[in-house]
Amino acid sequence: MEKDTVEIIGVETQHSNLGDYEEARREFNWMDEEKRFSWHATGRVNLAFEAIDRHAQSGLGDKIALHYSDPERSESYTFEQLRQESNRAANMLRSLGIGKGDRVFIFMPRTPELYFTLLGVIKIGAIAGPLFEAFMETAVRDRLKDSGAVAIVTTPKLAERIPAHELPELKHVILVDTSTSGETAEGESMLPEDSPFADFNKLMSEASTETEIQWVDREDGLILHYTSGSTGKPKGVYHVHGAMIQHAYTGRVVLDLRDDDVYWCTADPGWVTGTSYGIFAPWLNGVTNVIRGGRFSPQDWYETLQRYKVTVWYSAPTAFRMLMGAGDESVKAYDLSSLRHVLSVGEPLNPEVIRWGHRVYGQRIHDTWWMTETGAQLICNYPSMELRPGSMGKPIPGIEAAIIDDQGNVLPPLRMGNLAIRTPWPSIMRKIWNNPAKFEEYTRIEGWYISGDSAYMDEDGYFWFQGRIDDVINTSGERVGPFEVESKLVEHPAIAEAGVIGKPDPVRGEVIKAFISLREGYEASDELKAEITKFVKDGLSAHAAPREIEFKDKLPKTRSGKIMRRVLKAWELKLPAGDLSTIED
Ligand code: 6R9
Repeated sequence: MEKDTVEIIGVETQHSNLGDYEEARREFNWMDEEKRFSWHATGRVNLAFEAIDRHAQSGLGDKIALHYSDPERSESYTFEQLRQESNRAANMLRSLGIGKGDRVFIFMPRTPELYFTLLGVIKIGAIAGPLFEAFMETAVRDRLKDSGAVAIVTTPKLAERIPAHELPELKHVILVDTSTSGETAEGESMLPEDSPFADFNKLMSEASTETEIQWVDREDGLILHYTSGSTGKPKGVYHVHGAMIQHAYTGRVVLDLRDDDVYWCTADPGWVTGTSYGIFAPWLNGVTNVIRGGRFSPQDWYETLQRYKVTVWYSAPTAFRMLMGAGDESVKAYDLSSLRHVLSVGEPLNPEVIRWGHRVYGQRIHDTWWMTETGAQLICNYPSMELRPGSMGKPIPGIEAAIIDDQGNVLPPLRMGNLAIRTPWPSIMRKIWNNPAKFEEYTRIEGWYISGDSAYMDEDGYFWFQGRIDDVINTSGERVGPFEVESKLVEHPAIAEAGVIGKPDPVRGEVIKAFISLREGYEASDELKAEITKFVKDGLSAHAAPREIEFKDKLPKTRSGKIMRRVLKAWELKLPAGDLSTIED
């Protein structure tokens, strides 16, 4: 870590929205950012209004807001059209009696209907709960139940995974036909008359394109993102409308968005990146947004970049590693010369990937660090700053980050410890739904938010990620709580006990490995392994299913009966197991 051995990739373009980093930090004031919103003058707050209607009403009505495509559909919508479609969605929800503060879940593939719905939910002051399409019954049930959701918008196929009988508060299951959008004859329902479901396409076609926006308080609920911790069920991270200040600001200075940009964030809205930066940041900045549905393939992604002449591209390390794996030739077949700014989030971004991207795209990939709980970017690399491959960058203006010990003492440079952020900031979560005790864990040291990541800061103020302090697994950028997987595993009749860890993997960052002890009368076999994997896949989700299973007679446990994942990990990595004083036997 000697200074002269640090690798630096210098700045190639001086022009950026942030300008000089140190100067921007000195001059920064959140109040200046707040003044950019119409609610600063009118007192009427609603994120969807600021993201869509305000632009439609101030000369950007005919500008393309959304370029949507998947292998079957290809459509574009202006800000005015998005205003109207989201108004329809708002009216549709109101026609069912849904209103302010209600939790409305969205469980469908990335299609224009998803975006209309999410904006519609926000326009009526309800709280949106986006879910990954990959979620199976247990995952869907836990989230709907915990949040007390009153409605869910989904497709006929995905609706089979909603155990409505176990969800007394769920009053409406609204079915979308995403394949035939616009083709279903006006007013015609695809559902039988006595169906317990509501028909999205029919209700939308009947709904007016004008609506009264529900004005809210800036501290009112906007969105609930369920995410995994190391213990217990997934937690509902609750964000409010006021977070838009930071979505917009970071969109401007980190994504470096400008009026004529074409921006593509590859994340699904089931993940916070797909909402904060797939929806809010670009539209709050009035920028054209690309959404690509369907599955990942290097060809498909490069075609998307080429077709729309994407200028700003936000993706994740796993995707970049897969693109790197596809080879340089696959890049050369496309014209990617429109790219101006490339960013990454979700996991450590390997220096090797940065070097490769610099070589083949001619672009520096800018790492950004933040979390579901933080609501928006906090530590980033900027176009105007030298980039140190392997570092997450420096805190955005307005944010103070530090490395602290468990007592809250700020540690000097180069010392590893808890990555902490001075509270508050506009986009910080306001609570964990239904679980005040969980929330307290993040703020247990007065004045600080404790991220759960360990890191150090170098002498020039760059932060370097070291790992998670808890056992949370990061596979392909998705957070998986080992407890949730273990709980599912022990539901299987053959399994007595299960311990789950993240095993380092060159492409996915980590993959899930399960250590399992079997019940009496069951024999270890490859068939059983395959069956167990399928059991988790079908019951929870594909990304939570173990890729590797190892059978053990006994698992290491503490005296209080907790499975010691730390020991499992040491076994896996062939490292010393450390302090075993609390182990049972
Ligand atoms: C936005 C998002 C948060 C956790 C976080 C950390 C890891 C995110 C990272 C990174 C290294 C980066 N993480 N960005 N690790 N370098 N640039 O990812 O939210 O899904 O809640 O995950 O992801 O461990 O604590 P979320």
